[in-house]
Amino acid sequence: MTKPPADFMFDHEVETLSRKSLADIQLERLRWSLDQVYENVPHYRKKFDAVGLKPQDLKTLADLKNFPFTVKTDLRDNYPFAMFTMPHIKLRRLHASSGTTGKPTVVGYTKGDLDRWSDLMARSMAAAGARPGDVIHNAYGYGLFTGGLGAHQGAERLGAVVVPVSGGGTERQVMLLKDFGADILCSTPSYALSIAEVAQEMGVDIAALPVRRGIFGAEPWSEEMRAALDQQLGITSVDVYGLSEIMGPGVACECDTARTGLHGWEDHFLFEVIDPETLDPLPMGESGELVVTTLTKEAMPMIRYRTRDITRLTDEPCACGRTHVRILRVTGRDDDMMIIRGVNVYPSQIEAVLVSVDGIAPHYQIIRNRKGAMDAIAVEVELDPKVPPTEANLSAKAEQVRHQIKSIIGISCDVIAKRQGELPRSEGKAVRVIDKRG
Ligand code: DLL
Repeated sequence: MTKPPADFMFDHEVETLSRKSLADIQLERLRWSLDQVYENVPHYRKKFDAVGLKPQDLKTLADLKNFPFTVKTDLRDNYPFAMFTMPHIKLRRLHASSGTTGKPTVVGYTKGDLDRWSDLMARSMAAAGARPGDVIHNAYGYGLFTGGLGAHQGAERLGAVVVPVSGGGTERQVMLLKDFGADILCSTPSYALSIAEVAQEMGVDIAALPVRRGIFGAEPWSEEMRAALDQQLGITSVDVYGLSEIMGPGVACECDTARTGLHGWEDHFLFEVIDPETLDPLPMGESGELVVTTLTKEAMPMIRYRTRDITRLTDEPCACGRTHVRILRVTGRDDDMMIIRGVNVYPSQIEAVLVSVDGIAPHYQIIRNRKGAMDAIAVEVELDPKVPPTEANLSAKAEQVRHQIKSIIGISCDVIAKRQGELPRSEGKAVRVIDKRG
């Protein structure tokens, strides 16, 4: 088999469509999606009727802004299956996301939905630099979480050799990465760090292995964390985004050419950014909450789903030639935002600061508490193994991090430096914030 060219695309024709053609496809598919939900899902019919709108009232893409939003509690209120457009006989799979309290949110797929998801994940992996024939080590968790199976079916669709390891058993992960000569690592960025750390403890030079790409997502991570991962693993790390309510991983993915924003696959999704306070749509380029409408989902279409993820969109041409809009790195969810003495802070901003402090390892946790009536945070960090863990070093490094957070983000907080291994390690989505405010 001849090797595909470096700028290989999974679906060249669709990925490079003109913006006008994409908009035409979107309008036709949007009308179809509105019809599906209005005819088959009482929740949507009630909401559209309440504002006096019928699917036929959508004449242009801009008319979508008149239709109601969908939010996570709508899925909870319709637990488990009332958001589905069709009976179970037509479904082929269910997934669910755990959520912190109460019932999970349940999503369903037809055979066609699974097929399109496989295509989009294959498209994403190819954009990230994976190629047919590559060995793809998949350390996303398998099960109700969409990460494992989503990446798995995408890798197979691409024509790659998938190793379905799932999360955990980190020493075995290192052994398999080495013995099977993996080309691509799929995991959360925080778990990739745990793998790198365990490899080092095992005396395996992970940067010298053939792995050349990391396809990382499912949690917010910073550019600074990317630099740390590239360096520690000797790879090019690429950001992949998605959410169960919309599909799973592969809603958007960076190209390895530019690595400046994730191409959102606009032939299947329509992306908006809104002001989370006023709920007004924001112009291209402005930061706000990402809202996604599915255009081809059969079992569970979503109309104007409020993701709570904060980002910006750009339709500037990309060096890779793909024309689909780019979603800039998701800085965090609006429910993760902390307000510390009037300053809005996301965990990923704290991450960016401490990853760039020499002698500090990239593992951290943020404890939310109160000082008097005010919200406060304490940041727990770990010394890098190359720094001797003496009391003097621990307090000097804590002071250095505290100073950097103050000068870069502008907030005062306590910093506690710990010895290597004292903070919990992630096997999937890292828990970055512990709320002790009571
Ligand atoms: O995390 C799907 C996924 C799996 C994406 C594997 C990428 C890789 P959920 O468990 O439903 O689905 O969580 C979705 O995770 O709304 C974001 O808040 C966050 N998230 C996902 N990808 C990214 C990313 C999967 N690249 C929620 N950057 C989303 C920042 C992300 N946050």
